[in-house]
Parts: sequence; structure tokens; C-alpha cells
Amino acid sequence: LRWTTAGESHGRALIALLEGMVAGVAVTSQDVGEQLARRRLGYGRGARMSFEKDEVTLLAGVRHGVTLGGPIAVEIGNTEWPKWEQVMAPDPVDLEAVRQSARGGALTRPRPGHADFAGMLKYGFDDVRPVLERASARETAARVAAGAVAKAFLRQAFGVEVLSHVVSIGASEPYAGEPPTAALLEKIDASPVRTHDAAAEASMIAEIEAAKKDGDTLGGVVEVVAHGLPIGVGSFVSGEDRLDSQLAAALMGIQAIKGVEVGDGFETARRRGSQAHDEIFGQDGTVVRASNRAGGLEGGMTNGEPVRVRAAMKPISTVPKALRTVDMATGEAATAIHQRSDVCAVPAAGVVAEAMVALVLARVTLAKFGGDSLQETKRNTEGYLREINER
Ligand code: FMN
Repeated sequence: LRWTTAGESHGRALIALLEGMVAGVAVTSQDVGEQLARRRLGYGRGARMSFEKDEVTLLAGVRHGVTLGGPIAVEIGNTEWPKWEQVMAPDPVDLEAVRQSARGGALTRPRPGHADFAGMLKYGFDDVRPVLERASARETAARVAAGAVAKAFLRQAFGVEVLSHVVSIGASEPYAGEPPTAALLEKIDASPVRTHDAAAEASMIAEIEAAKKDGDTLGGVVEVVAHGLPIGVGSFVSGEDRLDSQLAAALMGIQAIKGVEVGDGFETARRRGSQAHDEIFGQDGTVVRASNRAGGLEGGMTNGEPVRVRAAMKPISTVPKALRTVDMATGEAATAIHQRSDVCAVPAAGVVAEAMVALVLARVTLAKFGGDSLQETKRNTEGYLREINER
């Protein structure tokens, strides 16, 4: 399974391309639209989220609500395109007229914490616009669209549910309860900060309110949990085959994610071995664990416990209380350009992380069980499960 995205933040549309998905997975534009709507949720998001809609078109690979086995292309139209048609026109335009227009002036004051500075130098641009258009996290909408197909596949092939929740925002008291089950997802999505825990919610909202008041921004920590994966998905045979390394790479590939931990991660490093691992017990002919500190992964493979990974997001870089920078046109000291921006996008980042985890899990399960159709993948999985259950 391979995926890629194309598109600029204010371009005509974003595209997600997903190659290698089996035939027979039920998925509709509405399913994709619902996942995109979840990405737009969250307390502390800017105005852009409220007036931009995600217009979903399944361009290829799906017929009558079912995948065909060929590449799947999803288009997410930009409803604001008429305002950007000249500034982002693919074909040549009257550049002077564009530069004089409200949106078309050259942006020459790179924002600290963004791709702006290195991007301008690296690509030889005298304007931040062509850098920020692609570096912007608007692109994550395309990932969520691809992830919607991966989620549908995981559910239909294995009954796997992938969900996410926010653990902390800024310095809020981190959530310390059990990893949520799929039954809690509705409650999580109904929360403005995507947590089912009332105390954690209040603490997070207070953090956002305080940051907003101070003209500042916040990051935080999200957790993705996957329930129901067969044992033995992923591999220990090489570093890049390890499921934990694939999940870490996919999560670190999300804009603003600066740390990833598997299971209890960094906390495990502080514990003694006797308190760090998950002992194995026999119970009524099966094997059980008393804990899941490893986050469902041992030796780069699923061990039958829920898979649990966390991602740490840095505070939004576009700080309203503008940060110091240099005007690249004059070399003079300046304050950073201020594009419309969020105070906190951690709840949305959780939905993006969920999509990336679903894509990786779809890739590793397809690598293990294969198949051209959903039916064949299921048959292969059943054969494998029968064999391991007999042992
Ligand atoms: N950065 C902003 O400055 N303003 C935003 O509104 C914003 N929204 C984001 C929403 C999501 C869902 C995510 C995942 C990130 C968002 N970011 C935002 C973060 C930037 O895209 C990111 O920090 C920037 O591209 C630089 O990349 P880096 O932080 O990985 O180095």
C-alpha cells in the first residue's frame, strides 16, 4: 500500500492518491467527508475552519460505493478558490497586478518555527508564499481522506478500530486513565478538545483560554489506539519492517509533531525492568497480560494488546504576539508575517495522527495477509488465525 498527496493550501484542490488497496471495501464520499469534518473540530481553531468546507469527490478507484482494486484518487476542493484564483493560478498571469492585490503581495518576513526561512533559500524564492502553500498543514486534509479508506479497510477486514484522543494541551494535567475503546469515540468527538474525561477537558480549555488571552499558542500530546489487530503484524527482521518504526515515521511526518512514544515510551525508560514489562499468564487456555505498558508492540510486532502510540505537537508557530525575524527583502529586523492561524490545533492533529496510524496498519496487514479483494484478505487472515489459535 502506498499513498501520496498533492496540492497547495490555497490551491484549487488537494488530492490524495492511495495505491494497492484491495477491491471490495465499502467506502463513500460521505464516509470521507465525515472524517474530514472531524479534522476541523476543536477548541482554539482559527476562522479558516469555520468558513472553509471540504468538498469531497472520489475521482477514481471507487464504483457504486465499493473500491475496485485500482489506485484511489480523492479530491478535496477549496471552496475559497475564487478568491485565490489569480494568486495561485497554475498558468502565467499578470504578476504585477497580482503583487498589487490584497492576497498577492510578496511575503518576505519568514516566520520562526515554519518552513519559510530555509524553504525560501533552498528553492531560490524571494517570497514565502510558494513555501508556505505546500508546507502548511492544510495538506493533512488529504491524509485524512486517504486514512478514511484505510480505516474502512481495517474495520471490514479485521474488525480493527483506530481512534484517537487528546492527552494534554500545553501544561494541562495529562489524562491518566485507561486507553479509550471505540465505544467512547462519539463522546471524544463531542468534546471541544477531544477527550472523554471531564477533568482533563476543563484543564485543557483553561490552558487554551489563558494562551488566547495572552496572544499566544499551544501544543500538546495526542494518543492513537488501535483495537483488534491480529498477533504478529509487523516484523523484527529489519529496522524498517518494525511496526513501531513505521508508526513513528508516519507520525513524525505530520507537521509540528516533534516527539513520538510507543506505549509508556519515555516513562518506561525511568522504570526498573520488573516494573516496565507486561508479564504473560495462561488463563482458560489462552494467554493474557496484566498490563500493556509496551503499547501492544514487542519486537516490532503486534502482541495482541491494543496498539498505543502518542505524538507530541509543538505550539502553533504563527504566534499572534508576533515573533522577531528578518525581512529578507531588506535585511532589516522585522516581526514575522501573520497568516490567519489557530491558537491550538492539537484536537485536529489527533484526527490526522489517527489517519496516519490507519494507513500504516493497512499497509502492514496487507503485507502480511495480502489479497486482491477484501474477501481474499479475510480468508487469508482466517487461515492464519486458525493456525495460531491451534497452538
Ligand atoms: N501552524 C500554524 O502556524 N498555524 C496553524 O493554524 C497551524 N495549524 C495546524 C493544524 C494541524 C492539524 C497541524 C498538524 C499543524 C498545524 N500547524 C499550524 C503547524 C505547521 O504546519 C508546522 O509547524 C509547520 O509547517 C512547520 O513544520 P514543523 O513544525 O514540522 O517543523
